[in-house]
Amino acid sequence: MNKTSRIYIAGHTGLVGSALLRRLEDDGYSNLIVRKHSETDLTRQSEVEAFLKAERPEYVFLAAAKVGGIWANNAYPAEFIYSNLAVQTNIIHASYVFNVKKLLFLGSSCIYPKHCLQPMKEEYLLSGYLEPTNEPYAIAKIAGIKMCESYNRQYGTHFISVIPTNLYGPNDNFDLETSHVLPAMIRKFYEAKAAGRKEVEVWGTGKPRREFLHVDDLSDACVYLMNNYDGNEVINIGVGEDLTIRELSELIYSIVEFEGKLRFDTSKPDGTPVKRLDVSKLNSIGWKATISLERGIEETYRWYLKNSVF
Ligand code: GFB
Repeated sequence: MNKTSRIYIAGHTGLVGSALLRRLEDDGYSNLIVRKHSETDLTRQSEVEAFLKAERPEYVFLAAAKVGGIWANNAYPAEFIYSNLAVQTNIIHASYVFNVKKLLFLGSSCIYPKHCLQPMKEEYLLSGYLEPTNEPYAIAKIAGIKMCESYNRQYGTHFISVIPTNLYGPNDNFDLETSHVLPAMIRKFYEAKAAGRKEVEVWGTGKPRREFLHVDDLSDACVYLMNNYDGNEVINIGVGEDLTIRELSELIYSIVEFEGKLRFDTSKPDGTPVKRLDVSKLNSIGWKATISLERGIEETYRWYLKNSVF
């Protein structure tokens, strides 16, 4: 990409899309193309083709997706598989039709098998059955990866796929039902402290392990890979370290300075026991995460206090 390349960021209002927009603007890319859902419904093929025909982007960051935490994935399986399949299929195919030079598709680490060898190497994809709570979403994401690979093989396109670990940061979803664990924890501890409550509920046993990457690190890695990676294999993006949900809760507990007790609600699902990415491939081509979990959570908490929408 050069600074005047026509770059389309699909999903620019979300956690990942807004971080990509910030990053590309900061890097001086001046020809950024974005569309609100009200302007172009990405689930409608004709609208996507009309938009790409008119705008002719050279590069596409496919960050448009229906995402959510364990509860949302489990509660809305039809929406998760349909909207992700529709949006990614329309954009990937239209990018081929209108000669997009390069496209970056974002998957998620939940595509690896539920009981995958750890840390999870790219070649472990499709080596076992998926975590049931997010299987519809994971199947859609795997279809997107295979679509990119297939278009590269048949048409010689340059569509790369990246597999990020669990993400967090500014502009995240803080809804207590549909969000991921980290923003939910920040809001729960903050609201309990503000209300003088003595207890915060944590879903599950607290034993599952998760890896977290700040979304500004992710956007940095995506811009780096768009400029420096052209392989037909997926590539993991993470930090390579994880912690238990109990340890995460205790870290956020101290950052928010809550003084009550944790109560674990084991009626809620734990999901995948552990999902740590192997990031040696990414590190070997010269990229490494820089934002520590503690600093990242502190920044996100400050962002939440400043922008809390509730
Ligand atoms: O972040 P999370 O919803 O997604 O949950 P997954 C991670 C762990 O945190 C689970 C526990 O074991 C939850 O039970 N947890 C504890 C909580 N308290 C809470 C809470 O208040 N809210 C939430 N949300 N979790 C998702 C996939 O799995 O990971 C998605 O379903 C996607 O498709 C995403 O891949 C990155 O890590 O379990």
